[in-house]
Amino acid sequence: MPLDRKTSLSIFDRMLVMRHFEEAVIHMHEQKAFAGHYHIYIGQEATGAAVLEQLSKSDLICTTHRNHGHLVGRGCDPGRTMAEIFGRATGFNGGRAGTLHISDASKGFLSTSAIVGGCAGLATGAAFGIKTKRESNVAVGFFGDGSLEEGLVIESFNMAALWKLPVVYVCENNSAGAMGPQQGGYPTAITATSSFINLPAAYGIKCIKVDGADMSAVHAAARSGIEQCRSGNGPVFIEAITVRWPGSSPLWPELATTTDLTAVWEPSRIQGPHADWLRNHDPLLRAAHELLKAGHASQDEIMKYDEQARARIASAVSFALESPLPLTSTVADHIMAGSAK
Ligand SMILES: Cc1ncc(C[n+]2csc(CCOP(=O)(O)OP(=O)(O)O)c2C)c(N)n1
Repeated sequence: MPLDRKTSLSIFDRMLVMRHFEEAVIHMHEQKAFAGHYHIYIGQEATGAAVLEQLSKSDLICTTHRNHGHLVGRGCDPGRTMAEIFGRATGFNGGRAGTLHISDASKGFLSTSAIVGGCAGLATGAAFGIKTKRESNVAVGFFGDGSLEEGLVIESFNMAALWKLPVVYVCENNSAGAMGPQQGGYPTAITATSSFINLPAAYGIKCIKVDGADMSAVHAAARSGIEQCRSGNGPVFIEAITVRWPGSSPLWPELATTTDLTAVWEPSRIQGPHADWLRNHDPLLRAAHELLKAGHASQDEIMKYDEQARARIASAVSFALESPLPLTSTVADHIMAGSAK
């Protein structure tokens, strides 16, 4: 079913915030605003935004090292998210978590686990808690295809299926087209199965495979998955296929060009080393194209949404830069349970 205007604009807006946030993270890392490694959500926005669009306030979320998009797409304050990445005291976790462990409990985030596969187990535990308390919420676990190599994930599938837990596993498979380790490329999953959905399907879990760059296909998959969970028949596994953003490789993200939505109606503007990906796989340009085609937004409206998202991220960066570092006297805070202030 095609998306209505309100829903598609809301998903598009979430995607814009995700994209401009990530572009700002790369830029600020180049400016040495923070140290250390980080992972970028560019290219997966349609998946995260379309899933998040349908969650209620009290639903629970666990995510991975590729977490920034899920956080800002859920509506977590981009300023406090950026401040956490910069290690500032105003960050969601007092500057202790950094990029890999940012979490905003007020928006239902139980955790960001940088342990590959970890959040599938956490989401399953959260779903067990929901079921035990007889609540109608769902738990969503976002993870990459690499998680399917972890025994914990397979054990989680078994428990979730045995106990009909309300958990939606969203596997963001960004390895489509990747060379894979056997051809000297990196990274993609190494499993003996040629089809990831065979794994949860073996436990009787409902599986849906979608084009992860297609916001309406992901929206439909997530809606049916969430409905199944809320009606007590969960769990559900969604495999969303995306083509890895070329700036992800090698390890340090490279922003060859910044997103220019006018390229949707002036394709000759697509230039640079990422041109093929932008032309054929960028979910944001595709979403803008679909909004225009469906008559849900004009070029001017699209640019207005874009400007607003850019302005929000610019003020998020200023907030983070102006925020203080944690005081050395607080060095022992946030270490032991109950010690957080
Ligand atoms: C248990 C564990 N093993 C290895 C790592 C190192 N590691 C960090 S990210 C990553 C690749 C994860 O791939 P995938 O889950 O497909 O996510 P992607 O980064 O491709 O989105 C690995 C192996 C880790 N963090 N945890």
